[in-house]
Amino acid sequence: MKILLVATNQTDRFMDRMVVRPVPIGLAYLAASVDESRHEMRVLDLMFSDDGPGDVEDAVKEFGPDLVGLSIRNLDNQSSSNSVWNLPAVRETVSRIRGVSEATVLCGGPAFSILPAECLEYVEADLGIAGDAAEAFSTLIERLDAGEDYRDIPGIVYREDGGEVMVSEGRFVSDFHNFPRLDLLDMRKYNGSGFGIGVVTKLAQAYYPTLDSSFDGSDWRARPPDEVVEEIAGLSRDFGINKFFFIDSGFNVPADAAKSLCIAILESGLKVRWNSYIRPGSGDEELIQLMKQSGCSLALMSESGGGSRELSERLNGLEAMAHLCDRVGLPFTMNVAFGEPGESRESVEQKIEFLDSVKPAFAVLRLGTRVLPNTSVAQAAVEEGLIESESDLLRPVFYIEEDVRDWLEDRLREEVEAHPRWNLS
Ligand code: B12
Repeated sequence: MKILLVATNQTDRFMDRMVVRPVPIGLAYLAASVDESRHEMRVLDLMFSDDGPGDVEDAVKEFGPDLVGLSIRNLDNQSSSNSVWNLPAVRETVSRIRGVSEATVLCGGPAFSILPAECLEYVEADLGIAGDAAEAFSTLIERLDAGEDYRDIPGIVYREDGGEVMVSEGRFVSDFHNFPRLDLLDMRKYNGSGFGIGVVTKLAQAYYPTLDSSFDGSDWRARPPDEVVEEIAGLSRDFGINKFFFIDSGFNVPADAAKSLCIAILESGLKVRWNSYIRPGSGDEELIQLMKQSGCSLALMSESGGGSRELSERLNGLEAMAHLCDRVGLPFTMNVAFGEPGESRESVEQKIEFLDSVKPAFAVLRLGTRVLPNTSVAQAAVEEGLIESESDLLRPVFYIEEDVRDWLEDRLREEVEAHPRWNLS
């Protein structure tokens, strides 16, 4: 089978300001699962393209693929003040493919996986895989190649005979034993841009925190530390990469797994720098010390949602983590959401005081929340009539609590002007 894989992301910013171009690492892991002795494969990355749909059309004409896989990373740029919706360009791309080819169009990626059925319908693709797909992809292409049924593969999005879009039950969990095919990307262009090259460190839900409420948070596994070390050693040797982003929703959770990975990096003697997300409530000074010694240069923290816990409790947890980082000298950042349901003048001031006291290396103050399905904000948005149903969330919708709506932006701007390291997004 001839397979063309396309990374459709063209967003080159983080929080609307900083230039950050994440390498399409998901697609590179996917490509690694393809058996090239059986299939001919090409990869097209649109990050540096001036005409995404046009470039895909040209590649399809020239290569003549049987299957085109589109990776969809961001639904939009998540900016309330300067919103850019990405899906119309993907839809246009699918239409251009249809104009010159009969190839099957398959979608996947983190944005696709948020509302897979709605996304498939909107972009008019044939098939999709929701969620983690590294090894599910190779299973699917083998089945398609052999003309076999594939609807039992977890997370497959397909059209029933009558055209209705269905999503098969469950989600796939990859092992990531095959290292990403960065050789298929123009890595020179990515040099120095962003927070580092993504490397998966935990599997299952910790890697792919799904918005599907059927997952309860207990399902995760650590990727073997020696395998992570082998992967970063290979990337460093083959591509001269020495800055990584460990993909993990909480690198420090649980602390013993985090320590094992730091120790494995230290024992390997690799001189690398890395960044990752951390969460309050897990780990001690020894862990933060090990993180720093093994090359961590930035720990990213965020405050949002919070579910049933009180704001003060959440801020205390973050403050304790910030103090640990300060004691060890590890820089950290804070990303704080403002305007969530229940926000008041008092809670806004409490968050500002908190940021003032912990002094992060930089802070992002988010004005409003990009509403995502299966969240308490989505529930509030439906109740308040901002959206009719969660299916509307394929398009960017921002929520700002009514009680603070009139003055919140001015208040945050005032603070951002007074703090050079604070950004408004
Ligand atoms: C790490 C990360 C970042 C880092 C990136 C650092 C780096 N250098 O890589 C930083 C902090 C910079 C970042 C920034 C942003 N991010 Co971000 N980020 C993530 C995170 C945590 C992991 C992404 C990742 O690399 N995964 C690892 C790879 C291996 O997995 P993957 O890409 O998902 O690919 C797998 C599957 O999706 C699938 N797949 C992928 N492609 C394809 C293609 C086909 C055909 C198929 C079948 C399957 C498939 O298989 C792959 C293997 O399992 C996710 C949340 C999450 N846990 O998924 C959010 C996430 C991707 N980010 C998101 C967003 C919105 C952003 C920003 C726009 C935020 C902002 N306000 O600026 C920016 C955009 C940056 C940009 N220029 O594009 C959203 C995107 C969805 C959405 N809401 O629209 C996510 C899902 C978070 C969320 N839940 O909302 N991000």
